Amino acid sequence: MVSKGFRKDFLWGGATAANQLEGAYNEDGKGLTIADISPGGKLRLPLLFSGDFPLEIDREKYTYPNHQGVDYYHRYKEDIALFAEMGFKTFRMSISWARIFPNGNDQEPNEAGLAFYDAVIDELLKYKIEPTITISHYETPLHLVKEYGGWKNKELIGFFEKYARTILERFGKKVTYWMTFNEINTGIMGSFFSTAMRNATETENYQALHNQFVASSLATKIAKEVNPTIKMGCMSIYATMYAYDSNPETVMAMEEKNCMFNYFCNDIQVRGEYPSYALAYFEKNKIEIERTDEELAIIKAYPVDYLSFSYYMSTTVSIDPKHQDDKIQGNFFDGVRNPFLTSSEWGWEIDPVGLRIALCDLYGRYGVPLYVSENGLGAIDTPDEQFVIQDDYRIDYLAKHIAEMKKAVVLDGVDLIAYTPWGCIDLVSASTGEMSKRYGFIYVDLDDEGNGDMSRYKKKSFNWYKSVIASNGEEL
Ligand code: BGP
Repeated sequence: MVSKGFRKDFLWGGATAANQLEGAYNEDGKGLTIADISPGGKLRLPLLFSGDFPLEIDREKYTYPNHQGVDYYHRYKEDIALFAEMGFKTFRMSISWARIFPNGNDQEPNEAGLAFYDAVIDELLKYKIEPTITISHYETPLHLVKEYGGWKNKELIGFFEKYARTILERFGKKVTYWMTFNEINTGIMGSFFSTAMRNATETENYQALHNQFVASSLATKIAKEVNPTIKMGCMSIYATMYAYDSNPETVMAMEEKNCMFNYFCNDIQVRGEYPSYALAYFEKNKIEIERTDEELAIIKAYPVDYLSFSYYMSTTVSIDPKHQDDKIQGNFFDGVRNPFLTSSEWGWEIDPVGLRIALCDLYGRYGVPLYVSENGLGAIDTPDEQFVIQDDYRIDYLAKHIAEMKKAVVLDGVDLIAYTPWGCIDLVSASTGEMSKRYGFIYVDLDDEGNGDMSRYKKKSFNWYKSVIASNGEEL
């Protein structure tokens, strides 16, 4: 039956990641992660993709904004009280693997790290905010890169399994919603954040992803043993894809990209099997990865319960050479300019209808509950002397996306369970390490140079989102 609006138990909230939020990068026994050696600034992503950066902290050359994040580690009580004031039903957070196992593969977990997340989770539950936990959000322990070469090494499966078991056993009785790897499909392009490898070959990228699929299914297996009511989800970027024109060759080129980028990881994690187009792609491109029968059986036996995805923008594919000079940069991918869309200050094309298309497409393909785990506008906010921030542009972006989500639910019958806009409190940008690329309802007084006392201020969007939640998405 098609519903009249969002479900009564719809999980409104916000999303974050430990490495972009917490700071305290070397406190209470935490080890270094890949985020801790990722330089700040607009060159971050090109640098990380070039592989030309040290696996050490080099303060002479670079800045490291993730080291202090926005100091959530010490201010989480104040921040959670603000989330509660907005009426959050859920809060998507990640656990930093290196707070629990500083090297990623230590014999014993670090009790101080576990105690921190116990306190955070209890604080959320105090306000009846259901945590959603990402087990790995761009924060593989650095030791596993230096000693094991990152995710192409199958030993990481066992290390991850132990880490997942530790946190699921500790928190699995009080936390229902979990996700395994953040934006797992960025591994296809060899994102350092995702697979923790430098200068990897395409074969290594797919090997690393395979190892993560196995690790993800093992985490699902453990979750079910710990508490059968746990809901385990996968998480990938979804970029609605358009063919620039109706030339069948353009549509075919778009479809090929669509399969490998938007479907490949979801097909495996939701359906439990490698899709035939991927096997054909491997064969055509001489990609040979090591996949044992036992691993394939684990993937088959433990698919996820729901599918979550980040949605910031769509992308457009053209095979016409004259369009190739007019490229749009996006969230880990590029495309040609879509003449029907405008862009954010960081060049990401804004496309609310694309979100409805995404929801219909994914629900039609998989038929499992969907969770929009990231969405939002990275923008420059300019506070006045009283720190009043009139962020109508953000309200406009979010309202239009929520309106399209609602159409997907009401008009198209999609089973949507949650919406957690990205960076509900300002935090360090993943792609640039900037503070100036802000997404939050809550402003944090900190700039790109590290100036500011990190006080928190409610933006105009704070009260707007509060009334969206109170009206269950009716008042936009
Ligand atoms: C996603 C990541 C997040 C986040 C977000 C916004 O790709 O999962 O970690 O940061 O994008 O991107 P950015 O911070 O680069 O603007």
